[in-house]
Amino acid sequence: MRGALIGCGFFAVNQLHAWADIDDVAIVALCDRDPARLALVGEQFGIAARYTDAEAMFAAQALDFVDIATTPPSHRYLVEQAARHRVPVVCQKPFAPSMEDARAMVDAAEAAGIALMVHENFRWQTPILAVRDVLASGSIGRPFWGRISFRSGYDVFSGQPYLATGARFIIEDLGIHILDVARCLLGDATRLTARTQRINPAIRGEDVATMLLDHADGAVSVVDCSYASRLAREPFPETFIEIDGTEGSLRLTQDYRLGVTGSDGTSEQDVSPPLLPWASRPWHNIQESVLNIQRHWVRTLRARTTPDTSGRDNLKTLALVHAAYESAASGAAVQLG
Ligand code: NAD
Ligand code: 89V
Repeated sequence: MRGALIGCGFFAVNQLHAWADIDDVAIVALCDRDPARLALVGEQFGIAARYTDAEAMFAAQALDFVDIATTPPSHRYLVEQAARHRVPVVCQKPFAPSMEDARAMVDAAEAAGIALMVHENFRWQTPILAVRDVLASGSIGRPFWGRISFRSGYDVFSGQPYLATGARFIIEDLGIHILDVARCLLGDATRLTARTQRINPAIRGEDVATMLLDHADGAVSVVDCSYASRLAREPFPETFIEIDGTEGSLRLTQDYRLGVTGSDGTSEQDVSPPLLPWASRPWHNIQESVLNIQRHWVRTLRARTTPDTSGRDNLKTLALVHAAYESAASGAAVQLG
């Protein structure tokens, strides 16, 4: 499979390492409007076909897919361009700055008959896959309550300076992953209430968010995120999960420990992600999920099936993000359609 990648920035390097790990896939062309970034990443991965303009790349290259790793303002333009060229597309999260853009991107891909997957990778982390397995086994029964929590004091701004300057921060960048995990584990939400806080005076957007979700099948969950939490042992980038079910409970706690209590008693296992050769701590958990989701994309593209985090599926995660900002602004609960 011949792929191309657009946007050779901070995170794209992980995506390029992961593509290199997948058999029969080659990234044959790169695009970035910044010539210095394009040259640096092109040299690092030995990719000679380099473009500063995506249209020129689509015109010159025969591609089986394109991987868009730019920041959100360019996503709609680039996805629509891929659709015009009938090239299946993976697009990084946040899918789009607005619901209107996101719906237009889904419509464009569907009209062109191409696959569209949002690179929503947290649900593909090894510890979260382990939680999904416990729920699927039925050993804790029907989940009725959950807490999905990401609290940290890690400096994300040094690697991603744009995170400090946007009017919106933690829900749009990080909460989006945690809300997607809540959907993946407990099903779609029907109502959401949120409160936000800005603790770090050096940034523009909110860095703490607390959300309450009603799920369609009656479960209730708390989704909470913080980049302002100074803790005894920094857990970045671990997501902690508590779920109570009718027959038991599970707890994913620090250092990737998963405890499960069911009718057979309590067990605890280490569900740490492997440290891939190109990965580095503490990012290795996220880095491995990049490989997992890209493998999923290749499998679905070959089998002509719909990826789990298709553009259409991701509209529901993005709707939670927008509902959270709406609820935080008004103080009221937001009903989801
Ligand atoms: P970045 O600013 O470091 O890199 C973006 C690159 O895209 C830059 O090199 C820029 O020049 C290029 N670019 C922008 N618009 C372009 C266009 N129209 N044509 C060609 N090139 C263009 O950003 P980043 O930190 O790498 O983040 C990129 C995306 O990845 C964001 O959407 C971010 O939220 C996401 N991200 C995801 C994860 C994850 O775990 N899924 C982690 C970090 C970042
Ligand atoms: O995963 C992400 O989207 C990153 C980070 C973990 C720093 O929030 O931006």
